[in-house]
Amino acid sequence: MAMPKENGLDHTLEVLKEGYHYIMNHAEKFDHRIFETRFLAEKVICMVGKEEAELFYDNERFSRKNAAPGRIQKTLFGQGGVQGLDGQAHHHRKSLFMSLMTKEKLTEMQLLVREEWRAEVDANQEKMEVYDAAKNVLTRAALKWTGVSLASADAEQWVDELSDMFEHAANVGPKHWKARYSRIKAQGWLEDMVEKVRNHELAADQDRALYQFSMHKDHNGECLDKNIVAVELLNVLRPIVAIAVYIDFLMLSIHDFPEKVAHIQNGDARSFIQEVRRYYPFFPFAAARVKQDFSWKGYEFKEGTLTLIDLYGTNHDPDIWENPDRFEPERFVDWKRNPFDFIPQGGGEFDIGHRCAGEWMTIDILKETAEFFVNEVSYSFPKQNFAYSMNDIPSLPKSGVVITFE
Ligand code: HEM
Ligand code: MYR
Repeated sequence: MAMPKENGLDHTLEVLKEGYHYIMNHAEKFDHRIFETRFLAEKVICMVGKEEAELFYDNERFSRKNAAPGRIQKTLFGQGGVQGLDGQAHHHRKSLFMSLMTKEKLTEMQLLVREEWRAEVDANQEKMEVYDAAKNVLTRAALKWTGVSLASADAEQWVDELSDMFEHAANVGPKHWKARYSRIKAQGWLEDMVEKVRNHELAADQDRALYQFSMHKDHNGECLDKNIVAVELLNVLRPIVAIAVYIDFLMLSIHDFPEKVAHIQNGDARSFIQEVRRYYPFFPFAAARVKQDFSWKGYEFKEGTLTLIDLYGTNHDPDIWENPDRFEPERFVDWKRNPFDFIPQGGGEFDIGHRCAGEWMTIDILKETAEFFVNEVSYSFPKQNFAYSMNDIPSLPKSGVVITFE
């Protein structure tokens, strides 16, 4: 069976215009969960849904080599990092990330975040823009947690560079170039540190990412190029700061759905947080390439074809979620985990697949932050523009969410 096809040479502009709704809108129009389109003249298969996610995360059928567009590698991901690896090389590199995610280390991160929120709120006597504050809090916590703060104490120096990489990843023009420049700068700082750690000029904490990554041997037993170590350290530092986007949406949901805040007050912040990650837009889709020709449910997949799975769309798929457009943390109270239906940070498995290495940490940081803002501080929301666009990637409430302390 032929896939329905979007005619015309290039639909990039529509993606920019329709943003998070692009794949769902077109899947609905064709009444197919799989269709073909073209971005910058390249044929692209788009998919949405649970079975489609299961297919996408089948390592026998899809590969990550050269899957992310070059401009995304030069900004968001970096070149030569874990996102673009396959098979044994991927499994080995991924274990480096997953080895950091122990219960003990995750608890330490929660404590760091709580401490940094207290300091941030103390420094903002009257009012605070939550998005910027969250970026500062998370940058300081990330530098400490990775051990990078020992080599570079100044968090202010890092926050803009780390933010540019995810804030402008989907932009074209000057913002794209700014993001590229910020990556080059941050990689340079980290490469110097890696060299110093290796030469014992810098006494790094051996339990932390800076040391662990600097000393890591790849699956062939060789040390990583310092440039790759820098890319992978940024794959920890950058996304920790990006949790600020979810924190901003968390605060928006506290404002918009006050009747649901009881979940947090009554010790079930987890269900609330899961609904924040399901409901609001953030990472739009994941990308891979067809490994070799195959057919699935009658659709033909040709070797090398770029394929996207819609993460936002799957989290709003009415076949999976009852009333997907309502904010209902209750849906997560007795939720049965499935690796393919709730995929804000990717699907499948952590170790052998590309599911986000930082998903547990993201949940823990959001839980800690939700409890802090519900149980520890008193504030109100002044009049402001809370609207957020479904076309900006990533999207944020226009005001950044401002609160005034009582
Ligand atoms: C991969 C989202 C936070 C580290 C991913 C993927 C997504 C994602 C969608 C790709 C899944 C795929 O390709 O199939 C997010 C979002 C976050 C977040 C929305 C919230 C801010 C984090 C954090 C860390 C992290 C806090 C580290 C501490 C990684 C790494 C990968 C990854 C290393 C690559 C995994 C691989 O290729 O095997 N993330 N992430 N992320 N994430 Fe996250
Ligand atoms: C991270 O920094 O890795 C986590 C959050 C970043 C979200 C940025 C959204 C832009 C995504 C562009 C699409 C990439 C598809 C391959």
